[in-house]
Amino acid sequence: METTILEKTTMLSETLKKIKRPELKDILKIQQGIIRATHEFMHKKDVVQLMPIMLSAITDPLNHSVVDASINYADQKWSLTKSMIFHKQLALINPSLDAIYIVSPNVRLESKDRAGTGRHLFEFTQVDFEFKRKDKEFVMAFMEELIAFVFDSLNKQLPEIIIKLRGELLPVFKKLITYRTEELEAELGEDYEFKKSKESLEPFWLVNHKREFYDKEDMSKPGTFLNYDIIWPEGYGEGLSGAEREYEYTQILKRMEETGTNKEVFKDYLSVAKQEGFIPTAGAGFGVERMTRYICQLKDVDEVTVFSRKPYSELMF
Ligand code: ASN
Repeated sequence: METTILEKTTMLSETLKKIKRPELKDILKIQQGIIRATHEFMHKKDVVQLMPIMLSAITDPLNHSVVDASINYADQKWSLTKSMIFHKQLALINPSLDAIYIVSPNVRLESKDRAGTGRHLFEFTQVDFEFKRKDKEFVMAFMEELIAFVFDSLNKQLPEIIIKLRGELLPVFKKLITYRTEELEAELGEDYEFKKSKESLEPFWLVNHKREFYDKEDMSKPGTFLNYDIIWPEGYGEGLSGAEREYEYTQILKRMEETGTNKEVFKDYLSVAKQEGFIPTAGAGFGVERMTRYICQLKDVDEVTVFSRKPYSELMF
């Protein structure tokens, strides 16, 4: 359907209204504070920064379907990066790298039904990190320390803004409670993640999700997985996901079959697994805009961005 001149004028004025919002600077200062404290924390912990890539021969298959975002270039198909999960595993083949992170733009062309969730953008940034020969417990403790460090830095550096937005300084959480997906589902039913988020006042871990092939199966309890998400409280929902990774060729193949992953797409990745061998790693990634949204207590994650990236947004630019 074609856009009428009147609709176009309304879209433009709504777009300009979003750009001119008086609260925008405070939100951006908080987001900048998150990134700045994260860099400082990673530096302190000797986690090495890689630059992001935007086009990849293979990218995250994700656990839900999105509209394809790919181009042809030099006789090859290149996908816009959905996450750098495989590049984290590949980079850690380098013997001198043990811990890496990336401030990584991700493009996920979400379907229209995700426009109203308040949590989805079709383009966002995640801080993605991965450690060689570390496990779930290590990454969970690392992330808890990172959140405490970032929140404490924001309280120290931007107290007036935090108080203006939240009425008080940020709580500094220590150890977060852990729930298992199957237990919450039994207690709360299908929508357990959102329900638990809504009734909680503190962020919590949710472990054992059934999802992409690269999250490691717990061989002491086959059919369960060594993955972990952070769920922001008060209904803000998922803010981080991560896992120990499958690294053995036969197990990767088995998990690809179980998850219905197209092996042809991943043939070069599989060759590396077979010939070179991946190293055991564990990691995670947190959504920068989602953390900003939680800290600023915003209704929709799209309020964090200058330019609307809500799925099927009608705003311009
Ligand atoms: N960054 C996530 C991870 O490390 C993957 C994702 O974004 N889907 O597990």
